[in-house]
Amino acid sequence: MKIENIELRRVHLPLVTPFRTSFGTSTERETTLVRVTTANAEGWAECASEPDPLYSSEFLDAADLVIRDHLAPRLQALGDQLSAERVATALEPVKGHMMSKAVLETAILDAQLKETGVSFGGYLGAVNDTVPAGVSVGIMDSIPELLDAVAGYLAEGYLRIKLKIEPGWDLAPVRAVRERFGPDILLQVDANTAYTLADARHLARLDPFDLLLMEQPMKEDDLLGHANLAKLITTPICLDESIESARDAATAITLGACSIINVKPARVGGYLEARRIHDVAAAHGVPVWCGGMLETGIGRAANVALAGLPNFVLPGDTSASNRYYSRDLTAPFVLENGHLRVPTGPGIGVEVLPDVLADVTASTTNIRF
Ligand code: OSB
Ligand code: MG
Repeated sequence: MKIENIELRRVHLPLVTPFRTSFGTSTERETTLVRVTTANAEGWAECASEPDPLYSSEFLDAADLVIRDHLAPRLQALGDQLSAERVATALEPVKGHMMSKAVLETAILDAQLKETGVSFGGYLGAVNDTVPAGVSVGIMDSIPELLDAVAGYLAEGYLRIKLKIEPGWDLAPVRAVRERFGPDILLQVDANTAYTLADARHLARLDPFDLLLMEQPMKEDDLLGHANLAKLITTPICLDESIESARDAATAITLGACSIINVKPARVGGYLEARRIHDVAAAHGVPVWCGGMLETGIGRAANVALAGLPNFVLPGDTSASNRYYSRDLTAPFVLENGHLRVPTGPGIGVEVLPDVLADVTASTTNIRF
């Protein structure tokens, strides 16, 4: 396959409601879309990086630069030997920048699969036509406001609630949600690294609430700390930020640092490595679920395909388009009995809506091959 052009397109989409985590508040989603043109197809993907380096060290302006100056030239050097399967190896000499590598590999994979008429789900090995949807609920100003939001999501049919937590917003929201909605709803929390091992006794106070899991309580490089915390609390620990590769997954599982993994393709360099994490976890009997980064329909389509693999046994942060956007970049993903449908068309299986795209575009840059 030979690339003719890579377009980088910066877009801004307003979020229907502000999203607050332990590391910051977003009122819009700003991202770089990548459009790869080949002789016979066009592939699309979106970069998961955020404007500021707060979730991880990656951020959008850096993504644009590293793609232009360091990653695209290495793909260019492959000439017509380029394929999605060769992207990771070609980009390996560049350290880090997993989200930038992921967006390139994904757009190239989309073009490649469109050329051959294969869907993402078919290529990755999805075994389910629909996937159960959870929803990630941000930190709010008050408990009543949180309960209203959760009530709304449950009424829409979401099958699992994830509460973002931080010191000062943990026991009370969890207790309130359990008291109001009962023991049967699937409930979990995500701290985005906001705690330390000194908080272990405090975090153990969440144990009676029968949470599915506690996501990334401590720093991303603190695998030993997570292994120690796992011995001090009964809530299963799930890692997000800590896992950037299948090797990280094997290490974390072996150390006892987690018993569940949040697989985010963007964080691990793309869907091929994400599938390897799925496989490593499955071999260890460790369940996985598909995380999200507030993706538009472009990124969501591929995530939902990945979530169709057999070891994605827990509902993911694969919510419907209207949880994020009033106008998505593709036909909206909608909840059907709490599930999203895995697209079946070639590649990511969704089309970008040109009028919406034009409205949200701030700038475009072309890298000619
Ligand atoms: O930690 O999972 C996270 C969003 C942005 C950055 C990090 C995270 C999240 C979410 C939202 O939790 C998941 C989603 O609905 O896309
Ligand atoms: Mg997380």
